[in-house]
Amino acid sequence: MSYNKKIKKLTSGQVKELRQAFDLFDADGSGDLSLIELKKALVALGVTVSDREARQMFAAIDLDKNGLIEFHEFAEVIADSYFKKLTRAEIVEAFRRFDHNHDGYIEADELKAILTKLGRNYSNEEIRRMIAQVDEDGNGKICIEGMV
Ligand SMILES: [Ca+2]
Ligand SMILES: [Ca+2]
Ligand SMILES: [Ca+2]
Repeated sequence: MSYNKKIKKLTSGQVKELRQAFDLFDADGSGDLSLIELKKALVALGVTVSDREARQMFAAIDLDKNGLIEFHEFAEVIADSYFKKLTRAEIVEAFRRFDHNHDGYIEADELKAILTKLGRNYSNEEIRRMIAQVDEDGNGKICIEGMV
């Protein structure tokens, strides 16, 4: 099995994006993903899977079957769906899942709830800065329209 084939086809920006997602899921910072971390990531993304499904998904990504998902495995398996061009409807649907009070915005506390589910604790200041990066109209919340 040849690894890193797909990584070579990605731009450095895409690799960086995948790396950021990977690091976010890697809650203990060990440099690889355990089954527990994968499950947490799925829960945080609003994906409901049974234990069995989570294990199957894990096995499908863990190409060398060493019980851990390394970054190159993650990139190899995830890249295609990650960079698939999403339709507007798909983006809006994903966004809605995080918009708990359904007001069309992701507020700081909603973003914090997602990250907490991923096992990450960010300060309010860090959350504010993350939002500021994508917050075009400067109202302190992420707008659905701004994302699509
Ligand atoms: Ca880990
Ligand atoms: Ca592995
Ligand atoms: Ca909201």
